[in-house]
Amino acid sequence: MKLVNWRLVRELLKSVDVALEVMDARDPLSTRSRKFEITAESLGVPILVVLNKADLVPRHLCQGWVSYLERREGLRSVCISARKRLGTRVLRRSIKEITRKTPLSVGVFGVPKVGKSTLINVLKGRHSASTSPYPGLPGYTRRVQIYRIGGDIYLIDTPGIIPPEAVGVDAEIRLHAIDSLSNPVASAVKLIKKIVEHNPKAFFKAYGIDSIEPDKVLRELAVKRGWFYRKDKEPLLIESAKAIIRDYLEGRIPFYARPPRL
Ligand SMILES: Nc1nc2c(ncn2[C@@H]2O[C@H](COP(=O)(O)OP(=O)(O)OP(=O)(O)O)[C@@H](O)[C@H]2O)c(=O)[nH]1
Ligand SMILES: [Mg+2]
Repeated sequence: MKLVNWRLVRELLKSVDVALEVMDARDPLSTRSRKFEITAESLGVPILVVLNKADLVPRHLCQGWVSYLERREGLRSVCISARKRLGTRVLRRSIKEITRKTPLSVGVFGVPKVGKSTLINVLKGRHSASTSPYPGLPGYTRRVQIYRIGGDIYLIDTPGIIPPEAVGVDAEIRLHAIDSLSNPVASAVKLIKKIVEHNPKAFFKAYGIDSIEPDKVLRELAVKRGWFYRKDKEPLLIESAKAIIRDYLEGRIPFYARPPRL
């Protein structure tokens, strides 16, 4: 199980002026942490929600989530794709709109696998120099790198990993490394059910498998890939389960949730 350290999260929060809460634009609510939001609020740190992986979601739906989060939850939000380097200018502008403080330090937080490290790399840019020590951050050891990411905005290069609190399959597969999942087949069955609820064609598009039954999807994928037990030549469902979980986290299975109507 990944070690999620609230003490470190609090320490990181105390040293930033703005906290980015990264969520997966495909399903923001299952990658959101209210506990994180409450903690940031109690420390007086403003939050900007970053709906990452927006390249996997139609633009109007991501904007629908922005409206939902802003109007219903009072959370300022932006859509970006760290992988495709889209939306970073809007992100910088939104950070500046939150506070006029300069210099301004920014921390990146989020549940596992939402793309925090990818985002940090994109924001750092190729030419950004590491700028330590930074006088505005007391109590920080030299191991924490601070990067200037444009204007007078500084980024703390330590992703604050927060525990997923959504119940269900997302929490399960994000909290454990794939190889340490206690029952990958059971997790994959739940995941397949969730995905086909949103997109019945998901597994056809991803693997050419024309079924929405979890057992059949797992079997057919093992057969297609040639994953069999040596002994009795039965399909190795555990391998297809792991592949599906990995492909889901990496965005290779087309699916997204729709924002609730306002
Ligand atoms: N399609 C798409 N995939 C992305 C994007 N950003 C990150 N990913 C992918 O999502 C997966 C997780 O990305 P990471 O940057 O490692 O996520 P993380 O939040 O740092 O993960 P942990 O460190 O495990 O908490 C990787 O396969 C990335 O390539 C994006 O904007 N679009
Ligand atoms: Mg990371």
